[in-house]
This record gives sequence, C-alpha cells and structure tokens, in this order.
Amino acid sequence: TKPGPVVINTWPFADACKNAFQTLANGGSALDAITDGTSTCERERCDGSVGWGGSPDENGESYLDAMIMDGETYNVGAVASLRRCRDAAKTARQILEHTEQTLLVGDLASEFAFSMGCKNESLTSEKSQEIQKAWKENNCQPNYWVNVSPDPKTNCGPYNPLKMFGEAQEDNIRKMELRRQVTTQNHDTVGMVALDSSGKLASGTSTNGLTHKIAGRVGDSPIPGAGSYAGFAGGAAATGDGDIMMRFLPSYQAHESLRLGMSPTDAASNAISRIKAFFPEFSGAVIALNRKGEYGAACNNIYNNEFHYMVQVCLLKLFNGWLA
Ligand code: SD4
Repeated sequence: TKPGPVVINTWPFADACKNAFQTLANGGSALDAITDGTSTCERERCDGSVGWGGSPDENGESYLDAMIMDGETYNVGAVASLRRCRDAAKTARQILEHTEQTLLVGDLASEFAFSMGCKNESLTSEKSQEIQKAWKENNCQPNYWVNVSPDPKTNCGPYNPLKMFGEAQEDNIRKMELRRQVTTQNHDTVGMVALDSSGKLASGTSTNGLTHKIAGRVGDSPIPGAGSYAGFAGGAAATGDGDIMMRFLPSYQAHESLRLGMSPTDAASNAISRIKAFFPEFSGAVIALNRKGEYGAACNNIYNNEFHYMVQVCLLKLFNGWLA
C-alpha cells in the first residue's frame, strides 16, 4: 500500500490541517491540499500572523508572503509583500500554475493577483491599527534606529539620531539584538507539507511576516528552500525568525537530509542545529515529512522549546500498511 495521505503543519492550526486532509481524502492532490490548508489559515487569520490585518510594518501597513512548491516537478509559485489582496496562497498557486516565473513582489504582484480575480481590498484591520497605535503611543521609532536597551514593558527605546553613523561594532550588535527582540514576538506562520494518495508531495507557507518590520522587509516564508521545500524525497517547512533562518535554507537542507536517508526528525534537527551553530538564540522550528509518510520536527528557543505542530494521517491506510 501507498503511505499517503498525510498532512503536517506548523503550530496547532487545526482547521488548516483538517481542511487540507479533507482535500486529500476527497482525492485532491498534495498541491490542492496545501492551497486549501494555507488558505484556511488566511481566512481564519490564524493567530493574527497569517492573512490580512496582522503584523503591521513600521508604517502600520500589513502585506502578505506565501509560497507553494510541487515536489514532483520542482515548480514553485511565490508571492512577497502582496498588497491589497487577501488571498496570498491562492495567488502563489496561480503563479505556479499560470506563469513560468517563481516569485512576484509588491504592487506588481497585486496587479497579477487582480488580473487572476483577487478582490482589491484593504489589508488593514482594527487589530493592526491598534497594534500600530500602541506602538506609536509608546514613542517607538523604527526599530533599526534604536540603540539602547528596550523598555521591558513596551519593547521600545528612544530614537537617537546622533548614534546613526559611526557606531562601534558593539552598538551594531546591540541594535541587531534589540531588533530581534522587537520583531520576533508573535510569529506563527503556517508552513505545511502534504503527501497525497498517489504518493505526490507538496509544501507551502503563508504569513503576514513580523510586526513593526522595516517597510519592504520580506521574510523566509516565500523563499524556496527557506520557508518550505518539496522534492522527490519529501518536504519541509519552517517558521520563526525568517531574517536569520533564510540565510541557511533550512527547508532545502532538511529535504537534502531526507534524500540522504535521514529520518524526518533527524533532518529537521540537523537543519535547526546548523542555524544554532551561528545564532544560538534564534527562534524557529522546522517540520519534515518523507515519501514514506513519516514525519518529525525540531525547534530552537520557541516558547521554551515547546513547539507544537499538527499532523493528520489516514489511519485506515496506516492500518492496512501494518497488515500488509
Ligand atoms: C517571517 N518566518 O516572516 C516568518 C515569521 C514566522 O512564525 O514564521 N513566524 O520571518
């Protein structure tokens, strides 16, 4: 018997997992499952970290990143800093399906999305306005200027333009550290990997990035090999501090380890430990699924190292598998 279908996703986003699995159970492809599952999170605006109206940038604007990868063909569709269209996952799928390109960004990506039928509407919500208002009221300045210790209550610091140029290296390091603290709160991207009943694999992500990010910032989620990757050996997806994680292509790395025969848990741990070697404090997690339907995950510094993820497997198939 074939091992599928299986769906795994980052964080306890149960409806995303359930809908993706339902798609597979109805005979849908792994690509369909990823599109349906990640779109579910966009509609539910999972944890405020996926979909419209969350994680405003320093100017108070929300925009979306998403990607989808076909593990059979190595075809990818991805979209970054998508404005005024709420369907990032669907747009990524359309890029995969209807273009020869891999990644579209910003306003021009929105033009593509509108041409495919996405409604042109605001991505601002009451919540994103509140987040922005609280930040401004706390006298926060764009976080890359900040070079003093953050106020532990607000995570803000005063603006000091005199420090802008010629700072000592130590200051730069402190600034980076502060920026990390400010931007890595509340990050719960949905990353998903699916194996369908014909043995095909796909992976994908959807997120609204990090709160108070510098305008124009793109994280790891829409970057193939960083946010997710699917290939002939399996698939992987990542969540966490994208600015650090994307430098190590952890999803590609995990797939490479699966290809070399590592278990999904070991592949995920190996991808995490390569980042940890340089950034011991980074926050992030990787999930992995192989062609046989085995899955695993690893994390670093996320909620006291308790990272939760969702899995649905077809028990009947598993049962048949054991009998066979
Ligand atoms: C990002 N990796 O934009 C995303 C955020 C995230 O869990 O995954 N949060 O950096």
